Amino acid sequence: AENGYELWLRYKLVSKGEFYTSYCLKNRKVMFPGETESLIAAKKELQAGLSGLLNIPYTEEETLEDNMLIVGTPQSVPLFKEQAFHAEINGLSDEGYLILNCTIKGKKTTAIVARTDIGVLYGVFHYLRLIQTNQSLDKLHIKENPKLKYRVLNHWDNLNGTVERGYAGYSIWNWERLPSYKEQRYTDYARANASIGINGTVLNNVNAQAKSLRTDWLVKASGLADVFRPYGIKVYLTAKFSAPKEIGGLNTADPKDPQVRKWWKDKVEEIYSLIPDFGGFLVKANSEGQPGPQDYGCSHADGANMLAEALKPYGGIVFWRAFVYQNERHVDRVINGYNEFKPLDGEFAENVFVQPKNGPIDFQPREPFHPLFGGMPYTPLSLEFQITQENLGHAGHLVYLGTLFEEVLQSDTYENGKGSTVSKVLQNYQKTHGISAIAGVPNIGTDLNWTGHLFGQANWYAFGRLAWNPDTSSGKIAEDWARMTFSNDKSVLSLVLKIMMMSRETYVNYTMPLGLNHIMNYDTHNGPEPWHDDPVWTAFDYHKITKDSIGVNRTAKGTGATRQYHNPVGEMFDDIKQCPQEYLLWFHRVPWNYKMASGRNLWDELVYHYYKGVDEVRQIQTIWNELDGKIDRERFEHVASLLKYQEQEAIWWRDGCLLFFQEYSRLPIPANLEQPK
Ligand code: GCW
Repeated sequence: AENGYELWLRYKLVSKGEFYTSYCLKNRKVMFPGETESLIAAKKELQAGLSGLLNIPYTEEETLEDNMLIVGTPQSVPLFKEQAFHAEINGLSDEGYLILNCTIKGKKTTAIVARTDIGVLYGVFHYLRLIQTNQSLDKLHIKENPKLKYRVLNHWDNLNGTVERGYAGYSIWNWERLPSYKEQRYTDYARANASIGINGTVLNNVNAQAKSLRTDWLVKASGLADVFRPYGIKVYLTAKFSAPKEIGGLNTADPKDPQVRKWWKDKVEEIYSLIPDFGGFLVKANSEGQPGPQDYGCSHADGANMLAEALKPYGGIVFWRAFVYQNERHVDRVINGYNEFKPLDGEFAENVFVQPKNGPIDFQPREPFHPLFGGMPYTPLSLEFQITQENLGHAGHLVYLGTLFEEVLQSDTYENGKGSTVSKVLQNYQKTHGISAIAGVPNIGTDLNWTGHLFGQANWYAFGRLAWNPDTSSGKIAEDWARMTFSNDKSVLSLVLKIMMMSRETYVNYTMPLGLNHIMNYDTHNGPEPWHDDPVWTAFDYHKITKDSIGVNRTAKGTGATRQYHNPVGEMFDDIKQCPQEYLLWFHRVPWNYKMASGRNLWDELVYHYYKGVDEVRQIQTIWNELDGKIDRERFEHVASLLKYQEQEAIWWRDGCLLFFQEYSRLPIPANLEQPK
């Protein structure tokens, strides 16, 4: 059944199957020696992939012959050592690979080569992707190294099986039956992640429970680590700062206390005895009620460095989140993270990442990039994206996030002059430290299709591809995903891609246009609630509406958020004339009658965007309906019915917001929303 369980690894006969079978893959034999766990995993994948995609039997042969596919490392295939490309192999990183058409001992072959077994697995996935996406297999000379070292999912899975901000069912970790019972789903999860290069997973929620570090739970986690290991995926856990008190029998968690430091060292030693390749800890401290070093008069760096010291002998890493804000009336949430962390630049141990979210508030449909990217040149920074659509319609709305991710990654911080993009900062472009990372909060759950909405799969996929290479274009990623998920048929592709590429702007239009933000429902975070008046929630009002104006003054004369950016970015945001329209109400407080670039006044412009958003959802429905009969019924109906739901929700957002705003603006909905002449 076409229920989406296979994700992008469907391995259905490619539409141009004949093309491949006739020109180079017919009778192709495979040489693939080696018995390690990872090589066996790679071989299984190649076998499933080739036989499914091409509908030909998979045959292995030990002796070299013409037209062969040869797969391995110089250890598993000693033949590779004598080849001209051997030097190139040595130039690969631990996870890199080559895919080449080459002549070996007079035989024409294709080689998938890496220095490590994991590199081979990644190479196999790439080779299969070439076939899945109908690329030419002629003149192959592909060399790939990941641009970021740690590419990690951050599950917000609770130990009771629920998922915080998860909209696709329950946690896929069946803790009760672990470690003995290993569901097939764990292997499929590992395959999917390996296929896009994800090499780490934090199993549990940052709103942590100390008991995840208790021996019984560690044993369970080791069961998952065993499944993931062949796929190059390391297991990480969140560490609750108060664990020494909660589960360690100490009366403090003070990082200055030698007993506390010893407790963490012993705990880490125990973890590595159970999970020898354990990745490390992710920590949310002194944020939204979580305990942390500030409880003891210590800094974030003091806390992170204590854990880093314990992990260091084993090569473990600390991800220390920078998502912190004070629930106080006088502090603008937007400036808080920068203010707390910027002064600590250079104080963190070398195996610590500081991990801000992509923007300075909280995973809104659009935010300017977080000013800490560009603000901590001496600290390894990991960026946290949210793949689960907490503020983007949950699993009910079709929103391709590749474009959001790309917009953030390609934002220029001007930290070190033009071209200092967030992507370059993540890649350690100034070489001020030795590591690089990116994190994504996944949208994965027990739903049959993993992500609830079929198109949610594209967001998981896009995160992985961008983690491997943050400079990949979101359009290219969408195309690969659509080809693998639906078809290589141009008429299908162009429709699917059109929808994907417009979907995020559509969502922004019907929910939070012109830089508005954080006006969603207080409890669910779905649907409009700009009228919410909880004093903490609106501490630094997210829209500050009055009968005269709307928006928050975050300029140098306001809360000063614009001053956290390097010039010319800071100046641009600060000047209402230069500030990009999509961030207008984020940085500025603007009168209703303010003249916009379009010639409309602010009120009419706002109305225009809300109406446009609803119209665009209807356009998406029309485009989707053109796919009727071109793709399978099940997936067609699934998306079609969700689009109907999305249309209703878009209307709810539009009317809810505009009716509320109108009580203040007292202005009419203009009869003609078109561009004024
Ligand atoms: O926005 C908030 C979410 C919380 C989340 C928090 C965080 C894990 O609503 O559910 O908690 O962000 O990122 O820590």
